[in-house]
Amino acid sequence: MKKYDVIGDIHGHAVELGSLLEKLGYRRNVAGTYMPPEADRITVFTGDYIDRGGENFEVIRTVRDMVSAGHAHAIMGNHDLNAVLFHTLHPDSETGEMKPLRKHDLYHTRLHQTFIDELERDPESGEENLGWLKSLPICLERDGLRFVHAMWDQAALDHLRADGLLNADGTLHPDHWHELAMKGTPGCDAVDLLTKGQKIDLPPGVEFINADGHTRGEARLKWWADAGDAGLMLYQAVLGVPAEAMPDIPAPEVVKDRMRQLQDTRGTVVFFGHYWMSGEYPTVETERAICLDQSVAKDGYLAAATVTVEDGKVLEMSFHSVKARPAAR
Ligand SMILES: [Mn+2]
Repeated sequence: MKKYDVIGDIHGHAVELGSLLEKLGYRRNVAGTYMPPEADRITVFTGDYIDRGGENFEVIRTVRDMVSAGHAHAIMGNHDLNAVLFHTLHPDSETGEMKPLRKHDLYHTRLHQTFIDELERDPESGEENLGWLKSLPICLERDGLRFVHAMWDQAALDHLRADGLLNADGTLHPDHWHELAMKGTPGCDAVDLLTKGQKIDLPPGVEFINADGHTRGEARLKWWADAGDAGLMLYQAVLGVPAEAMPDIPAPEVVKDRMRQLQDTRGTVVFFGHYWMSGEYPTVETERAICLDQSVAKDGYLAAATVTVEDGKVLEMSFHSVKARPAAR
């Protein structure tokens, strides 16, 4: 029997992370590392350690110390990958000039500003932290459980492995950051699916306004949705769109095929984050998919699932969370 404490998106909220670990029964040792309350217990972090909140380095130190001590696994989120690309230089194909793999445009700079601020104050720790982010695996399988930041897509993982972009331990091969930064390359597309999920175009004329106030003609695929009878599958059952914005029409064949393909790969329970869920506790999306992102960076909660497993079977699961501090926004 083994217990996993799975923790979702933290986004620079170190105080909430400490409170949640305490709530789960973890205590700091003399070196300041959080130790589990029982020997057979381990934490898995599903990624997005940084951005939005102001305590990026402190979060990384907490998580990193636990990983080094053998009390946690940490996987890579899209913000963590973005940071790696933002701060990695590569020669421009035409001019040879060294340029960042992620453009320092207004959008990416704003999204990453709190990390940039900490990096300017403490460049040495910043470089160390970026090195650690680079070393994170993109997925993890343990005791019949699967962990990924956004979407478990076996085809995407197989593709990355076959192309030599993914090492056996799930880490990304350091020679390929350039390809992973280039939209439209198979490697970049595969990593995007795993860390950001999939978006689907809405039918012509259908739009909705998302939580950030932007009008969107595409929506996130709820890859975990129980599609039921695929013949009856409706657009609104499989897309993250407000019901009133979405006509009650069947999804096109291409979406149904994709759902069937993703369902085929869901033999085990998948834990993930990324989707800005609301509410104090995670909800079980389906019996095989549990999202742990309760939006701590949008005045929500930092959440965890404590899972007891034996022989690949989940025996017990409980949810825990702490409220975001108003001041941290
Ligand atoms: Mn994310």
